[in-house]
Amino acid sequence: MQQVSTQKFRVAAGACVLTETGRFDRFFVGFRSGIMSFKREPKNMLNFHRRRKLFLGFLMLGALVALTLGCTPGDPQSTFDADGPVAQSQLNLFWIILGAGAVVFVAVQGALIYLLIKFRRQREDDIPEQVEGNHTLEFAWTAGPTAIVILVAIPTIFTIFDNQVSPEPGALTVDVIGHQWWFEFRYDHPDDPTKDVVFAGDLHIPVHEVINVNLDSVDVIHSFWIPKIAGKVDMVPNNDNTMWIQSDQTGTYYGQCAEFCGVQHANMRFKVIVHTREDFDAWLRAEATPPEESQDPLVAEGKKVFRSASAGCSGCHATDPISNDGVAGREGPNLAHVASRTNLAGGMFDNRDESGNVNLSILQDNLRTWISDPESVKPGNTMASEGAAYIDPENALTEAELSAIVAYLSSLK
Ligand code: HEC
Ligand SMILES: [Cu+2]
Repeated sequence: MQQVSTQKFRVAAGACVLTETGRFDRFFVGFRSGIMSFKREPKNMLNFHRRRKLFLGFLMLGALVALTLGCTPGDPQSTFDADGPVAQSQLNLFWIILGAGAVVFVAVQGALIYLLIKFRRQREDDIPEQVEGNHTLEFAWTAGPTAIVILVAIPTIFTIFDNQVSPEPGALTVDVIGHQWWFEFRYDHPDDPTKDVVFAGDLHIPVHEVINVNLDSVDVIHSFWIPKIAGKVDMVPNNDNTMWIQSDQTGTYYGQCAEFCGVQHANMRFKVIVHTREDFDAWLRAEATPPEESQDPLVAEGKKVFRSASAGCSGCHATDPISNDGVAGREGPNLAHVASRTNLAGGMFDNRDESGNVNLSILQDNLRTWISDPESVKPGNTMASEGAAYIDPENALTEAELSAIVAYLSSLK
């Protein structure tokens, strides 16, 4: 090693001396371009290497700090702040595997350092003792890693089965359907189980209860992930994956798609709102009830525009919260209770104020921004690329129509 680098250094130094004469300048530009700057003094060249190493060192240190900062449990999507038995079992498994990895790392690096120091060459003609066929050693380095693999495999297999098989198959079940790029949630109707209550964007669940989740997709493969509550499970078209989740704390959590599913994959997010059982029942009943009709003339006008062929909204969006059980979702999110959503368009908009509640004027601003130009908010979405109001300039919404639609949708509480 050392010899090679001295040789390199000699070649480079010689080359630089030649360049100083100016005669080999042209030749040299081609020869050494891209490797290092060519008109350096040998001494500077050394500094250059050293500086580059230092720079790389700092870069790696910076990356490490940035990566570990993502691990702070206070972060809204940190898996180190597990809530509920599923996330906790996965976090425990993580620690077991990390621990096993740490033991291996320390043992291997410790042995390496020890051997480097103990057996380093003392004299030029030093030849170490030649060892061949040491059975004890061979047995040890076969048995050691096997034991570690078994030690890691046992808790891994148990955790996988525990996470996959619901402890309460009869518990509340939610169908989660992935769309490019938003999440649809379907609950059994509280009075009529052959019907579904359809919602989007926010997953509402009761606290301290097992929730069974059926995962499906209408287009490409998505993945369902609530970092603090449960690890990822894929949502594959025509292949029913299932999982169960449980949260032991009321409040709001963040979830997102974890499988690249197109240009707006990063904007396919949702919230999880964990209620007490009473609040959840009240919420589900409210969702199952069509919203009250407002008498405001602007709202009535908005409803008319919404249903018109030129605007085309109702072709993709249902405004009835009830659907037949198992029917694939419509093209766009169900808007029956859109005014009660904490977020719109896969988390592009947050409708809440500092108090954490949906704020009417924020909601209206968001609706206006989205409906006036969905393409600029979320490039590539089907509402902009297929909606009648957006593909044909003749159908473009007027300012008055836009205001009416915003009034109508924000009345759908
Ligand atoms: C071709 C189908 C289509 C048409 C037509 C359409 N939309 Fe949409 N709409 C969508 C899709 C798909 C989304 C979700 C986009 C995303 O988040 O990626 C969406 C999202 C929305 C949302 C946000 C809902 C939420 O919970 O995230 C609103 C509000 C909305 N559309 C209103 C309208 C209005 C008003 C019209 C008529 C001017 C309209 N849409 C026409 C497909 C459509
Ligand atoms: Cu996705």
